[in-house]
Amino acid sequence: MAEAPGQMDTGSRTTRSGFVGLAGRPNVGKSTLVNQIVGSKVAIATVRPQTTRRAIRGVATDLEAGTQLVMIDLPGSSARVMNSRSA
Ligand SMILES: Nc1nc2c(ncn2[C@@H]2O[C@H](COP(=O)(O)OP(=O)(O)OP(=O)(O)O)[C@@H](O)[C@H]2O)c(=O)[nH]1
Ligand SMILES: [Mg+2]
Repeated sequence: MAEAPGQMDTGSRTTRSGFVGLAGRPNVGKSTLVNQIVGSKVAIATVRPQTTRRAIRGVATDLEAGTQLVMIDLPGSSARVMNSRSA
């Protein structure tokens, strides 16, 4: 049977994986959310805006569910930068 992207039939059961990128303004809690979902401190979260300087990846694995999420914490972008990117 054909497998969807991010889906794998390991014989006994189907597993799933995917990527989640977190983009947004500085200091809104992106790194905090990534750390919560991954379950360990993979990204520095502080009161200082623009703490994250480059993309940080963390993997959240749920063995029972057979799922893996690659969380990508991105540097904060100002509204002006985000608007110019979408233009
Ligand atoms: N009140 C409140 N504060 C939060 C929440 N999530 C994170 N914070 C706080 O907000 C501040 C910034 O959190 P970060 O996770 O570093 O924010 P960020 O979006 O990654 O920031 P940049 O890397 O600068 O873009 C920290 O002081 C956190 O403790 C929340 O849900 N509620
Ligand atoms: Mg951050």
